Amino acid sequence: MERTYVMIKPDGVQRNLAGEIITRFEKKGFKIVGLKLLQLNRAIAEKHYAEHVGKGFFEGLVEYITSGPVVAIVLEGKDVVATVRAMNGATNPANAAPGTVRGDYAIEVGRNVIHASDSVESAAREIAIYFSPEELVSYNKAADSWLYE
Ligand code: IDP
Ligand code: MG
Repeated sequence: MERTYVMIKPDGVQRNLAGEIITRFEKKGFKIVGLKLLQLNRAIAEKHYAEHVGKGFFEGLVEYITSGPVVAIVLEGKDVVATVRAMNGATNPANAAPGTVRGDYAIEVGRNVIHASDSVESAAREIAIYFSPEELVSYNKAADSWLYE
């Protein structure tokens, strides 16, 4: 089953949106297989956002993402990578559709509340940054057969 890395950014935690956001993914049917709260340091931020090092917004991004605790989540489910990206909405909340996390809860690109992996390969890379194998739990839920035929 596919997995993705999701992170509620410091603004989402400070604005008390963590529970509401996690609820969206739970209600959708995706399974939480990893979950913790942590504060990123610069080294982890640079590792996570390696593709953006050197860009104009990078310093502001590091400042933002290390500014307070984040909630790190690994979700599992069919097509979970693409589906969670769609549920989060466009990177710039101004372009994010209503009903998406960013469309409903954010205004500016520099405070866009949530991260999710953009591909299966990115997900594997990002999950490994935040979770050791023992911190990820494979388990069955009674509702699985009501979600998948
Ligand atoms: P994504 O989070 O939708 O995958 P990316 O292009 O990978 O978007 O950018 C990573 C993060 O960097 C964004 O979520 C946002 O927080 C920040 N970011 C991207 N572009 C800008 C920008 O132009 N100004 C400020 N922050 C930006
Ligand atoms: Mg990205």
